[in-house]
Amino acid sequence: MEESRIALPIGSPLDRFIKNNQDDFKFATGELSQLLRDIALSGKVVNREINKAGLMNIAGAIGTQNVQGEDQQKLDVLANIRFIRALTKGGEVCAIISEEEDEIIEVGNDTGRYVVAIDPLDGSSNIDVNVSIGTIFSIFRRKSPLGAPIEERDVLQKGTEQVAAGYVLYGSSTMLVYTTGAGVYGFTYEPSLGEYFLSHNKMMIPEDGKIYSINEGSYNSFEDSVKNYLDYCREQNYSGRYIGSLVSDFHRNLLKGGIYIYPRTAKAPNGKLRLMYECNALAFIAEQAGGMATDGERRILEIEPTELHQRVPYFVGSKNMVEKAASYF
Ligand code: AHM
Ligand code: MG
Repeated sequence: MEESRIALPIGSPLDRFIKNNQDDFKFATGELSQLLRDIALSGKVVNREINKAGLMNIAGAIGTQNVQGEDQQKLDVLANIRFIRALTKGGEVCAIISEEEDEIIEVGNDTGRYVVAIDPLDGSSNIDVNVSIGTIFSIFRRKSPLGAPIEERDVLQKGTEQVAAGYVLYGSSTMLVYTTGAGVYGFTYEPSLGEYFLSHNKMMIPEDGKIYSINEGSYNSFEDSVKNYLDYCREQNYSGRYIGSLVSDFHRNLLKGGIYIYPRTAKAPNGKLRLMYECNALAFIAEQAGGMATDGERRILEIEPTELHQRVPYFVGSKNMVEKAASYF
């Protein structure tokens, strides 16, 4: 009997894959690879904490609020600590911005070449109901000279300047999906081996799709352009699928074809999602996978950020679907 029928081959482990593909990255110094590994490792730690959340009674609100006035969950706080600690200790990073922190986190390492923007645990309303949640990250190279103090221009960079971006999806299995601008790769975590293995090589989003993901409960406060596009989706008999966890909704649409929309609403006049650590990363991945991301008028990656926690309307997913939605504006 063939060997491969007795024992199925497993994909390349993440560490080896990163090492073997380091040359795809134009500033191949090894530091970016190390940074990706640090993020992957923190993802494992957070995954462990999420998995035992129900048992350990660590899920649920702890009564504090983050800078946007939203309830913080214990796991948000934990994930924030885990990622910041790992990024700070790693030595490659000079500054971090996080959804959970008001200001730029200066990590006290002026020789770090990279800036990381992170949403340590997105989909917080789903944490304590056992529904998929995720970590989203963008990596930039600093603009100011090495050794100098951090400046605003190091941090407020537009999405086209990302050198890598990705997410960890804590779902029915845990996955790390990332790009360094040379395609999108998905790795599935194998908990018994404690390793991520390449499971989704060169991911491409279908050009067309039949899924639309939006919180239709806010329908009455959408702009007419969005309402008209939703009418179109219904006429086409598309499926409505909305988890309310951006990473999960995005990931499903990436695999199956679809569009995710968070438009302006009465409650959120600029949309709800944050450009720097939610929208840019997934826009980079979408584009690398052949998809698109826009705020309705502009390509997300070309938006010049003016503040850390800036919000933008967001339309991301299959190219033809996003183009169609944009045609209503
Ligand atoms: P969060 O950063 O507080 O978790 O908010 C972001 C989340 C996204 O994951 C999700 O797509 C969206 O908010 C859901 O918002 P809504 O409940 O308004 O539909
Ligand atoms: Mg978030």
